Amino acid sequence: MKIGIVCYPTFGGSGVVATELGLELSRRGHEIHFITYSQPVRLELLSNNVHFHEVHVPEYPLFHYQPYELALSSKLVDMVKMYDIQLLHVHYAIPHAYAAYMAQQMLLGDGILVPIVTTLHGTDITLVGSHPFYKPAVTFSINKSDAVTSVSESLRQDTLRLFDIKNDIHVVPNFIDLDKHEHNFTDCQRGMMAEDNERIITHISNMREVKQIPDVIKIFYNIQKELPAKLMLVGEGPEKEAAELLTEELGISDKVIFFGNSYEIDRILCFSDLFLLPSRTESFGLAALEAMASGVPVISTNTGGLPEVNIDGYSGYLSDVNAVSDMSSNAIKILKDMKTLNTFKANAKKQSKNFDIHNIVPKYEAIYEETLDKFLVTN
Ligand code: GMT
Repeated sequence: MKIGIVCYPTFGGSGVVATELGLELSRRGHEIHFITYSQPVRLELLSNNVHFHEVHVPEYPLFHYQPYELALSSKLVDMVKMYDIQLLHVHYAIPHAYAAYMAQQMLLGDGILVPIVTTLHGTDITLVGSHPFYKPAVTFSINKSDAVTSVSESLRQDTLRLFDIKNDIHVVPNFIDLDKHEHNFTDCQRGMMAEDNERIITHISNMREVKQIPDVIKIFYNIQKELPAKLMLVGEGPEKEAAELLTEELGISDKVIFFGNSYEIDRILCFSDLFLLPSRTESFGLAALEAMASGVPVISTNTGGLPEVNIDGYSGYLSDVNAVSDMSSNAIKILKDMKTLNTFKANAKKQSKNFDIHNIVPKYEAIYEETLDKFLVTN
């Protein structure tokens, strides 16, 4: 099938999922066209069945806001016509589902039929999409999609609670390519990061408020009072500066390493002992799944889709949002001796296998086929 994929090309989870999905679909023989404003970060290799088409939004002084949706829908029309794309899969409702619907209507005028599959990722529903400024447009574009998927059962429930949705929502969880997380490193150079007796604690995110970065630091502060430890903070975002100040205030700057955005996530996870994800809301928690696939147990909140990913007392522990002291004592419970730590590491790895890319991507393929058949019959 020829599939157009629209996503955010950044380090965010929805872009990562869209990119990994496109790459796996291409390995399964589909022709994939990524259509977005820059090359997705995890899209390293283009090939004869993986294409990237850049959406340009020319600056025009009259516009206070440059009209990205308009440029995207025009680009979608052109690419569908040029490459005979059969289906558009858009990741993140805002504004992608909206732009895709406009493109679909324009194409219909030329007698070209292209169904839209929309995948809801989380903040497009729970934080941004349900804001009164966007809600009517988001409701409209979800209802106009030919198929809708969400990355967890929790997000499906949130969507039905927050919006007046007429469509079925299929749950297709995020996935992981386990082969990529089988460490190829004979030595991931742990010694460059910490002493042998130190535990390595890691957090990876785009450092937005929802990730509760101060809680990450406070949990680590409590851990390092009990055990020798280092904290690796990976990612860039609006909360980073405050995080740097907090580590200074707490007198732990020498134990915290800020990596910024990194292309070496696999190596960082390879030397990590514990992953922290104390988010206020999290529709799935792809970062936690990536950690688990590398054999790193997870201390997380029990919000949103996290209980569908991290199993309390098995692959890690779950606590209420803001329960810093509970999360700290759970972390120490895991880290206190090598035997317990190794059990949790093995469990985390086992749990991640429930999200194997080879089992999840066929679910998307089935949705594409069913949607295309239904769309062609009814239009
Ligand atoms: O969490 C982020 O900051 C990024 C965001 C995104 O849209 O890129 O992630 C959302 O989608 C991911 C992929 O489906 C999920 O794993 C994340 O849990 C979800 N984030 C939130 O719900 C806060």
